[in-house]
Formats: sequence, C-alpha cells, structure tokens
Amino acid sequence: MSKDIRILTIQDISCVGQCSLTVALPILSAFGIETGVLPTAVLSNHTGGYSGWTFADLTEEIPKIDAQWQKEGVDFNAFYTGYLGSAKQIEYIKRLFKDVSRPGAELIVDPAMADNGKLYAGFDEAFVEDMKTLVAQADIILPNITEACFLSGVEYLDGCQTPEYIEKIMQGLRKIGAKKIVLTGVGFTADKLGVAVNEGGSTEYRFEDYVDRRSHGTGDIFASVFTGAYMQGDSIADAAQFAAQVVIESIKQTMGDDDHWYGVKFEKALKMITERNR
Ligand code: PXL
Repeated sequence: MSKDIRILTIQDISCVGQCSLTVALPILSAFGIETGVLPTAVLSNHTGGYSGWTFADLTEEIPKIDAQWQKEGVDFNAFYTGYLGSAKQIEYIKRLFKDVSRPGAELIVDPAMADNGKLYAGFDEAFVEDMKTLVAQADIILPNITEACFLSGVEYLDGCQTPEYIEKIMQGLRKIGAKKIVLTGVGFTADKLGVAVNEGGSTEYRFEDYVDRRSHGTGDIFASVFTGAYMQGDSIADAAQFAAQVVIESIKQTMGDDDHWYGVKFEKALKMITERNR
C-alpha cells in the first residue's frame, strides 16, 4: 500500500456549471492529494437555474466498480460524498466504504440536496430519510443551514440566526447520529458569515466578512477545500475557515460578471491552495 493518502470522491458530473466533480477533482489535485472519482450521475449541466438538463443515472455501476476495486486491491483513506444520483446509492456507498477502506478511513458527507430553504429538483422527503442514515455513519458532515434543517427537523428561517437556533440544529443533528458537524452559512449579523463547528462539545464559530452574491456551487468548493485541508492535517475548524476563505475569494473573482450566473471562478482561487502546500 502506498504511504501517500488517496481519497475517493463520490458525486455527479455536471458537464458544465462549475459544481460537483468538475470542482472537487481540481481542488483536491491542487492539494497534491491523489483522488479517485466515482461519478453518481452524468448531467448536461446542474439543476440550479438552467431550464432543463439531461440525467444519466450511474447507480448500478457502483456495485460493479466496488467488486472490481476489491479484485484489484484498490483502497482509500477517505471517502467524500456529495450530490448523489438516487437514494439507492446510499446503501451502495455504505457497502463500498466497508469494502475498500484503508484502516482508519474517514467518511466525510456533504448531504448535498438543498439550499435556500428548498430541496433541489428531484429530491424528496424519502431521500432526506435515507440521507439521515448516511449522516449517522459519517465521521464528519458538512451541511448548509437548509440541509441541516431538513435533517434535524428544525424549521428553516431566512436571514440572520441566533446561537440558540444553531444549538437547536446541532442537537437535532446529534439526535440522528451526526458526530462532527461543520455547518455552513451561519450569520448572526448582516456583515459576517461563517461556519459553526461542533465536535461533541461546545460549538466553535469562524466568521468572515459577508460577500453579497448568492452563488451556485460554493457548497462544493467549500466541501472540497475542507476535505483537502483536513486530510493534510488541519483541525476541523481551521480546515473549515480556510475553505470559507477560498469560497469568498472565488466569489470575489466572479463579481461584476453577470454572464457568469451559473457558478463561481474557483480556478482563480486555486493558488491559495497550491501556495499553502507544505
Ligand atoms: O452544487 C450542488 C449540485 C451538484 N450537482 C448538481 C446540482 C447541484 C445543485 O443544484 O444540481 C447536478
């Protein structure tokens, strides 16, 4: 077994639109981390703002790939999941995690299924119930506020939150079995936005200056940078803060370009990652 770490990321290929695998792979590569990919579906483009999309479901490829990797002795130090193609994939991913993990392998789950108070097109409450079972197995989860509300059963509130509200969400997530929680999109005042990190004890907050642009794909940039920094040895809170900083720089690089509504120019922020490599 190679001494170098190897990560597997499991999420869709949106052929254009700067999200999921087209974001995760370049970001993890910029960290210098070997990354395998398991595409959950192939879409012409993401589902957030385009008028339509093609969708090729790759669910039944997963057990075949799992069996083949076992035959070849392929294994991974960490599994980072994002947007899934079907609820059935959750069972396949749990099996894959058992089958091709290195000792001590970690499961990092971004329950990518909702934003701005709503589930993405194609997801329903039944999927949320299945996602809860993956959350319960994960070492770390990376929900945004909307996803955390769906998972915890806490009502979604638009705008600024309070520490009491965030604690209620944390407790609700803990009740369904979440262990280490990185909650994104947290803000108590209009001028700051950040993350809330709970590893079982008290919640730690890391805030950055608020940047006023709602942007698609930022959750995937956050989760990918978080995973890379965490696997390089950062604490969870430090990895989350660095990920937030890369997201902010990506948004800033995109501001003023109204034709670029579908995503953010994360490519221009990659040097933040390559420059910090040890
Ligand atoms: O960024 C999350 C995401 C990933 N993949 C697809 C999506 C979305 C969000 O809408 O549609 C296909």
